[in-house]
Amino acid sequence: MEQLLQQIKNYKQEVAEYTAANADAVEEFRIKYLGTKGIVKSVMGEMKSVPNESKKEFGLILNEFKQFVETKFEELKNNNSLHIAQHSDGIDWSLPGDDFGVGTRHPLIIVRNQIVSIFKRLGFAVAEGPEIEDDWHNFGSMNLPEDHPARDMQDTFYISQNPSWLLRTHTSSVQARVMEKQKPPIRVICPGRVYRNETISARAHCFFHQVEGLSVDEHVSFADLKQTLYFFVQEMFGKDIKVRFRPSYFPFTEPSAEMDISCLICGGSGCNVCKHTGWVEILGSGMVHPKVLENFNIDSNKYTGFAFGMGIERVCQLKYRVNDLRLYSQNDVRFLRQFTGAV
Ligand code: 2NM
Repeated sequence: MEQLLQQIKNYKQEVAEYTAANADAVEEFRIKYLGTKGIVKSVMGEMKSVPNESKKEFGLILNEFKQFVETKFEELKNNNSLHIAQHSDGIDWSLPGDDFGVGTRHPLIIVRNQIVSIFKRLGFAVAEGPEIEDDWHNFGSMNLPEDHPARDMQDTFYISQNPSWLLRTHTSSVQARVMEKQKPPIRVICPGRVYRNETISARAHCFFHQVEGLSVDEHVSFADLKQTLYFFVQEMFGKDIKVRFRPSYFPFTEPSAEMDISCLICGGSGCNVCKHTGWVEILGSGMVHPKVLENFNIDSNKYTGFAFGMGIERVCQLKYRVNDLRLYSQNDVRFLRQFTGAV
């Protein structure tokens, strides 16, 4: 009994004098005194060897000891987070670290995701394919004759070790691969990077990004094309947007049309973005040429299709008013950081 009381006294002395230089030392204290195999527990265990008539008195002493240790523990914890200087290296390792940003999405990715999600809602699947292609998937199957100017060395990057390979000039090559493998009904969109041999300037770059779409089934009409694209621009730019189609020419579609939207900047009254016409070009489209369908053994008497293609940079330019294409690939954080909060 006497011995036990002396021991508690010694422990109290020890606890009172305990200092913790860092969070580890505080934790050490907790384990030593308050842990499941700690001193407080073990002293409490001595209760059973105390004679019954002393239990009440002894219980009070033990409780007081326990409280004393707990108070000291709280004190150590508080001091430790307040007094940086107590650390041997002068650094308070318990402070939260510096925030480092997780970055922002690239504007082209933001816009690509928006385009893709609109077409997904219309039942289009997403297809991707290689950036290095062969002549057949990029040109031949797309009804571009051998002497078509688009195949020219000036426009196309051919792989120097093997010129039967090239960097795809459009993502139609992906649609070619889809038609090769899949029978109608086909409804896909193909987002991706494409390459053209151009001198880099504010208005041109040697690579850019596209989303092309393809829908092939029985009874697919030009009206389907118009409604699909009209729905797309309304979702993308708002319900007030107006569209117009102009006849155009692409080797892989017949008939072909380019679509303009009413100028977002001036609302149609005329500005330098729409060159005072009130309209800006947004995409090319058309009914898939029967020859293209036949190239993939799709019966052009039974099936028809529409297709379209747009530049993501172009859509992004209209949405965010970016006037220099080079900004998209320079990775200047002052540019990139302006596109926060978007999905
Ligand atoms: C465009 C314009 C018009 C197009 C055609 C095809 C395919 F694979 F069906 F032949 N894919 N994309 C197409 C049609 C692309 O881009 C301005």
